Amino acid sequence: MDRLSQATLGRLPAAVGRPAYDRSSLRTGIVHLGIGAFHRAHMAAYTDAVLAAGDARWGIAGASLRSPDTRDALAPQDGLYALAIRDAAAERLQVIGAVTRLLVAPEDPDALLTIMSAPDTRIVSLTVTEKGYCHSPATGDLDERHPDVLHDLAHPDAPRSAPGFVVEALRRRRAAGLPFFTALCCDNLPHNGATLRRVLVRFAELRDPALGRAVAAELRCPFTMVDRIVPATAEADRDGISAALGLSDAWPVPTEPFTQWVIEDDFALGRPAWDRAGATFVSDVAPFELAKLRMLNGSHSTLAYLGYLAGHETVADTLAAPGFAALVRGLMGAEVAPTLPPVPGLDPAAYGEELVARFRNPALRHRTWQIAMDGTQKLPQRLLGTVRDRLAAGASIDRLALGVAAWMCYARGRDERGEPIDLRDPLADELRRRTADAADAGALAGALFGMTSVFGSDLPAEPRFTGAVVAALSSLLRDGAAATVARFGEH
Ligand code: CS2
Repeated sequence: MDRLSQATLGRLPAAVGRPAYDRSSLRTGIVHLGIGAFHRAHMAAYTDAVLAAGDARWGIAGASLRSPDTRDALAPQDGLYALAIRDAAAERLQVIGAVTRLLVAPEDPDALLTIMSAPDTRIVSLTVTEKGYCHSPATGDLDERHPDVLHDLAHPDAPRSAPGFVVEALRRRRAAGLPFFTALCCDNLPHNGATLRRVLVRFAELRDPALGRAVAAELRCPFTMVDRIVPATAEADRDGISAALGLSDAWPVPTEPFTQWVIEDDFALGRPAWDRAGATFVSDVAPFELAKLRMLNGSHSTLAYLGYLAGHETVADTLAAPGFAALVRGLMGAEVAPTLPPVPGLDPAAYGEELVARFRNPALRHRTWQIAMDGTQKLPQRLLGTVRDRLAAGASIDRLALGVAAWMCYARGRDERGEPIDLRDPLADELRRRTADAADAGALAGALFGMTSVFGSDLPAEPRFTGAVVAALSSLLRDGAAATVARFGEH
């Protein structure tokens, strides 16, 4: 089978969407750090629609900060790849043309810095996952002892971390008399624009106080709320989608029909009219972001840990098992929704039902293991902020505590049958160390509450929280996840 590429584009079946614009005339207005599946199904798809509407300023140079695999798959395809937009009823294929250059940062850090410092580059966007910001999730501060931060301060011309690249590019622009680009965070961090900004300002200060002052004064980091469920591509997806295209695509991206992007309209050097493709520009993203992180991602993580422990491979499988849908409805309706400020146009009950329907999408096969990754970086904004608000209101936290307890069980690195779990977390070594000798629920919880970068120092000192977590954990250790959830479902 021939490869998908610019030359073969015309051979796609008529039903497959494709870039209806001259890709050779695109300029590179956006440099994206972290060109993984999420970016390709989300921001790149919105940008593709802007390019199709005739604004050629916003081609995307996509960089991987670690592995060459995306470049290796997409460069022979001229950056083209297919989105497979699926649900139970149908699959729609669309080839995206917005990515025009692919870079692998570790191979040539200077090439990436050069393009980030080019006059045409107006936006540097990021999807580097929570851990990519080298910060403490509990406080949002740059982790100044992070190995990549130490490396990048010592070798500023050859950085490894996202903050290291962005700050060096800003320094070069300033030295060349060019204005700063806008730094656009598209990760699920709390107050994501402010968090990015805080990390960058501190990193810049550590490099040079004057640069720190300039970044603090001039850099724009709009807040965004990003939403689209994008499971990792499986081998079967590659084969099935290539067959449907009639051309081989080495890295297509399966996703759901739903997509949402709410963006603070605060760009230094202009921005694409992403609203033409359905994005919403607002002056205050915070309430949207809070609702999404707590409702969607909080439920996702809870389902992922409990579902994995109960032996379910995907989120849809998990929701089909007894008690899980009731648990997640109760979590959102009774414990999360009351903590949310009003969001224009959003009814929490309807939003919760819509999320349950999205989680049930049988065509996605979103693995619980995938969502379970990096729990230490996700728990604070997904569950623990909600816990704090509930405790302040004197309200119950039983389901939230069950989610935290499930993470603790998972973090031991053994499933309920004693089989090892492939635990992926930047703090995996610490998790193993802390959980190794914990003989019972109290000891296990106590060992993990000691992680202040996750729990802060307030929650471990709050008996209503620790008591609820230990109670849930005892049930999980004694009866297992399936029985514990079935019992919760009866409430
Ligand atoms: C998921 C998210 O992997 C995870 O942690 O919760 O990637 C989730 O699918 C997206 O945030 C949905 O917008």
